[in-house]
Amino acid sequence: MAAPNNLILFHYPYSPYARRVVWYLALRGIEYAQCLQPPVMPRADLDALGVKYRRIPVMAIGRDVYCDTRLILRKLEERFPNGALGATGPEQKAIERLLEKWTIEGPVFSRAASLIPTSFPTMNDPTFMKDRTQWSGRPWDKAAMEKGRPESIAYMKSAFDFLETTLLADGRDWILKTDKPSLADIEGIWPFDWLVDMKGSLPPDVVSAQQFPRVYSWVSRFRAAVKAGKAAVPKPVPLKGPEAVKLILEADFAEPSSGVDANEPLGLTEGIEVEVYPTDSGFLNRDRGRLVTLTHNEVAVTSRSRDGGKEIRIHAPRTGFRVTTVEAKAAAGAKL
Ligand SMILES: N[C@@H](CCC(=O)N[C@@H](CS)C(=O)NCC(=O)O)C(=O)O
Repeated sequence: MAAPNNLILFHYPYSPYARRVVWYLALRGIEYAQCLQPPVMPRADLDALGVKYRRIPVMAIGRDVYCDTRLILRKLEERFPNGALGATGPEQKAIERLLEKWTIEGPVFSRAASLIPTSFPTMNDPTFMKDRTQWSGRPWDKAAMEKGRPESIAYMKSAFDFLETTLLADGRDWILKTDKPSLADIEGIWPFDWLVDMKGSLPPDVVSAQQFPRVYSWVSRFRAAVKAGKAAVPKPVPLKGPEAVKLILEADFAEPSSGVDANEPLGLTEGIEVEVYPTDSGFLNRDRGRLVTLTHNEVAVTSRSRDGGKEIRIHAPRTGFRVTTVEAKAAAGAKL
């Protein structure tokens, strides 16, 4: 089986981050293949490909592998410019990007995640709890979650209120007053969409369609638009792990590497061995390889498939990721 448009999405359907990409593809009518992943480590398919990054989703475009939805959406916009969903004017672009920063780099997602009811089956599954402790770098402690719940409810109430009384206050359908959902809607809506259906997360007397009718109807409209988008294209092509890995390793690179910016603040040079890893979660799983791109937007390193040692490139956004030389790490280790 082939991957439509050379796109293979590695994800699991209940990941709120993965939905950002699934929605984008549905709204654009872009066909793709998917390789479903287990919700906890290990992930043998990504390991076979030579990817150590442990977060979901990951998207391969040909032999380039993109980590983090911020970069994945940006690359899809660039690769499929006809009908792109991104804003055009500077002020509108600012709203779109600030929504991305607010929900991902800011506290919205972590506050929303802390409202997952502790009675949920996953929260009582020792394998899941151990996995997420490794992912977040701190214990997933149910007692601490219960203690923090009132503060997170208050935070989320103020987040709903912000949307209700500013961007959606004039009764518009979509954040940028477009005639259909744009990237700004995707950047803003995903943690809200996630919570409104999560029974037990938000007390209805504090946050519900009654208090925040505009936010709730925005979520319903958005869901209807995604549903219509999904119905208009064939379902994603399902791939088993080995098939996905084979297709990726046989594909061409999707883009040339960009090299290292002149006056790059880290002083790193193209071709040196580095480690790349996120700084907010999943930071113990680090990709190591030759540095091929380092710009203010992006970092990319080479890696090799576990069998056959075929080269792939792993890309990540620049912000929220750290790039360190392997020598620096070895020197630090030697001092201990
Ligand atoms: N900033 C990342 C965050 C991705 C993320 O944290 N994803 C969650 C799933 S919703 C995750 O990886 N959880 C741990 C796991 O599945 O291994 C992005 O935008 O893709």
